[in-house]
Amino acid sequence: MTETVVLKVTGMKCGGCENNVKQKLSELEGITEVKADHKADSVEVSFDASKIDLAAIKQAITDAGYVVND
Ligand SMILES: [Cu+2]
Repeated sequence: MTETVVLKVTGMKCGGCENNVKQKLSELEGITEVKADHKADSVEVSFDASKIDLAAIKQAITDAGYVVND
């Protein structure tokens, strides 16, 4: 089942950061779509909940050097 979450992510300063987040998340199994907006501090992720959980998504964003606020 596909779920979509919108996370508040700070630390993205430009389009390069958006691409970095998108790239890192896209490498993970189960991620189907990523939209990142540094101006809105927002990352929208669609994922297959049977393959990956939210904690792993948040961890990947953290590992990429950004901060997930929740
Ligand atoms: Cu940047």
